[in-house]
Amino acid sequence: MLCLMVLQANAQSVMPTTPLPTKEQLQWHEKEFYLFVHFGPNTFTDKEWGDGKEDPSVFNPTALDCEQWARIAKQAGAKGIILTAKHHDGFSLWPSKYSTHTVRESKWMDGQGDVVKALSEACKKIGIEMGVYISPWDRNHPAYGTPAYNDIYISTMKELLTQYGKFFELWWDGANGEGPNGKKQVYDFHRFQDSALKWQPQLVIFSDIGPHIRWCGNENGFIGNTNWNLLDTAGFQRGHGAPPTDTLNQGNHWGKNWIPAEADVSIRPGWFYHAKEDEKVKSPETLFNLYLRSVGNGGNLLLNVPPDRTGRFNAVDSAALVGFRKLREVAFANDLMKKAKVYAGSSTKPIVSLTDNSDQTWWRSSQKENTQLIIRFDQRTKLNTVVLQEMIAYGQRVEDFTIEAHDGKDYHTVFTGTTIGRKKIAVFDMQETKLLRITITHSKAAPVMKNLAVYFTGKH
Ligand code: FUL
Repeated sequence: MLCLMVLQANAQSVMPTTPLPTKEQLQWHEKEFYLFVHFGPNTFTDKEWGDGKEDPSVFNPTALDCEQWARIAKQAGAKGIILTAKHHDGFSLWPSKYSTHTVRESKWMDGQGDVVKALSEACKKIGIEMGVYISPWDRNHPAYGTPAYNDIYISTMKELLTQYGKFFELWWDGANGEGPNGKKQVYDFHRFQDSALKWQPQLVIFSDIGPHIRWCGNENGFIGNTNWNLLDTAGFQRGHGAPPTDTLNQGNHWGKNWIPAEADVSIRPGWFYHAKEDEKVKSPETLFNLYLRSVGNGGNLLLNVPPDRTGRFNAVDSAALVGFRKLREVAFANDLMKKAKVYAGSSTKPIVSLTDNSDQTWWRSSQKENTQLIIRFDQRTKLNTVVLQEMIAYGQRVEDFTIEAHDGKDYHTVFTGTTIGRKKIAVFDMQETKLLRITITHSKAAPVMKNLAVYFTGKH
């Protein structure tokens, strides 16, 4: 309560730099890392893109266990799971009234099963959130390629968004090919969006251009070292008409909309499970590096883990996920700021609000350029990582910064960065020092910083 009062009192003294994130986007930013689950007929036919002509009876997991997915997700520190409720083959993982290509037509549970229901119950039980991927491209539906399909897509969304509880994110893929009648659909995204938000106003919607979350321009898990949470969308479309991939990767410096980047990447080469890829599951170290290049560049990491034909996460993937969690825990276990103090320039009064790890407190510089933060350690300290966070509720401001370490005689630069945003994990060669100097060289307005932490993460 007291914190809230402080927050409100201070809020009056900070002029926000627009555009600003919504409450839902701020909550999304705090999730950092969650799982993607690609599951469907492709799992059983060994394909990546089903053509919609698969016999629905192929979908027949022998021991489907959504609780196992949710449990492992939680163990890995993931905050939720986004499920491919419908992929491009049109197969619905719930018994949709608007399709004849669903779990109902499969052999699984004699057509009585519902994967969306099973997962939503599992997520609630385990205490993580859920999201849905509903592919607009549908290679099975006979109405695809005609205006009637837009209504069908909306009815489909209605089933999902009104029967299974709240979702945190809705995922719209950019792929748009032909349907069974050889025609491409002209999607009515405005109506899709209005309908979805009518049923679930708290949703954040992902697509190439948002409206709330943007694609990061690649499927490798890399968000730009420069990453503005801002994007200009006027004149652009989803799919082929999207902004250039490097723009999606870095955002627009002066973009008009708050549309932060999410990095979708698979733990395996493919999005769906293929036994031949069991040897190619990413190692915990690779996943940790992806974390640094996504979350560490101010965005979120959406890591795909495809269940196998039993309907469970494969042991290889589960082990990699748990190993990844361990690496994060070990790397960020010991905040070296516990044995240090940070000062603004030559001030002798330490800034406590920067190192209290609270979301409610922050520190604002009095100047727009060349803000200096001096970190004094009690003794010579080994370190290689500085984690910086802006108070993005007031907008994203920092344009560039440097980190210098003192070698006993002089400062020398160990890291040069651009944007900070929600979080910047700056990793550099190991230093042993008593003094660090961070200079925020340029900023759109006086920087408002939420937190500062320093670590020695070993070899990373
Ligand atoms: C792509 C799709 O075509 C892939 O199959 C996968 O779903 C990926 C996440 O998005 O565009």
